[in-house]
Amino acid sequence: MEVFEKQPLGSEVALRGWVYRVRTQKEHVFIILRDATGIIQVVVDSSSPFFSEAENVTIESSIHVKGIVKKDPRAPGGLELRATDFKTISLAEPFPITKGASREFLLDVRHLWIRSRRMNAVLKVRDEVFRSLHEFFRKKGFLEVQAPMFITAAVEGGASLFEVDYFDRKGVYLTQSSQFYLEALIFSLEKVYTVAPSFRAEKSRTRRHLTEFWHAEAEMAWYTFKELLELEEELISYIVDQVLENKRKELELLKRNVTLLENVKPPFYRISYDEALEILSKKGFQLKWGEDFGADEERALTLEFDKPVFVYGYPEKAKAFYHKNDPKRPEVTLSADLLAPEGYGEIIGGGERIENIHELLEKIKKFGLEQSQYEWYIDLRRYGSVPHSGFGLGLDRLTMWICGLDHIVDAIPFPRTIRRIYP
Ligand code: NSS
Repeated sequence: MEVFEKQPLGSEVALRGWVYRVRTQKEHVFIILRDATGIIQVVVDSSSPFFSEAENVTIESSIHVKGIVKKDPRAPGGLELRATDFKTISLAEPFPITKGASREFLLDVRHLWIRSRRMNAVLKVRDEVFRSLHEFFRKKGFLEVQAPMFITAAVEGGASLFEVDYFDRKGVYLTQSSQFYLEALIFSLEKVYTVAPSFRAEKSRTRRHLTEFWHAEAEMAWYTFKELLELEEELISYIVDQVLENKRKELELLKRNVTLLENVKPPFYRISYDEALEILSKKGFQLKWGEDFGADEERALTLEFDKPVFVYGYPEKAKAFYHKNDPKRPEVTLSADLLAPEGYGEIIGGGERIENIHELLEKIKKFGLEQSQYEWYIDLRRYGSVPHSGFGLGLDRLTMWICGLDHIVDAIPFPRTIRRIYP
């Protein structure tokens, strides 16, 4: 109720919104009114001509109300509105969401639950994440580009591809990542980024997997691996800083511990895959060298750190074929995941790409992939190839961590998971 809070005491204001709570005492009806900006108490006296209309109003009814701004220490926010006019715009049917509703039920009625103060706060933080990400890339001289969602070849391995019915064609899928298209675009624009959904037919039912997630991806010509990590930590620090600056109230409502976020400043920690493996083995995880980390491993690992940590130098087999092998140690790649602290785990995957055509062809073969599927991607190494790097950031995961949520479905208004595509 920002408009309301700016009004001088004693002035008359008009508000529009929804009934958040209503209770009648002998002489008064107390309505907590909700709009996009917050809540405010409205008081209707029994002497007013619209008393019975106000008395009959139901939760989530939409109303117009005029009134005088008064101080009242008992009201939320310390102010209230003494109604001078009251109009019901639409009387709501009994609202299905009541205290103690189960998590599953709240997901069934997600189209209504997004009105809750908690979801309202998360969505405002999410907006700030998206807004500041665009701002960051613009300031850095990146161009925003768009890639297709219908594609014909896997970026991140065939197991998590969604095949679609594309007229009478076989082998058409929803994209897992816009990376290859961004790689093509750097030869024209050098530094590009995109924000788009990516799709993964993930069988894993974890707290951090969606089948449709929002992916911010960037690709830069000439960038070395070192420059890539510096860009990533700068981006994440910028976003966290903007949220802290502009969305304090929302973080407070979410009971987020902000001291942990205030710590998010470059440089982030950097540990090698081998070091990570060592830490994990001390914690009782029996991983063989070469295996990728899952949610449990990343959770254990990041509980050790008070700010984000890069794990770099993943073994060749643990990462997709396009990653460049480290010339100094060919069994590992110039790749890095950025893990969010407090147990959250991976929010970014990125690395330096293979720029040499022979190296790429060899890797495609080694990974048992069909060369013909990647012809246009290979072409990029035929015509003026350059060293280049890039990354993909999961915006739902980033929002989840910044808000301190315990499940990714609460970081996006209408989540898509293995079991849920409604509403
Ligand atoms: O698979 S990634 O690690 N990497 C890529 O897709 C690269 N092709 C990106 C690039 O370099 N342009 O995914 C990147 C990030 C990952 O760190 C997560 O934060 C997020 O995308 N991600 C997901 N978020 C939510 N749900 C699912 N299923 C998911 N998969 C990845």
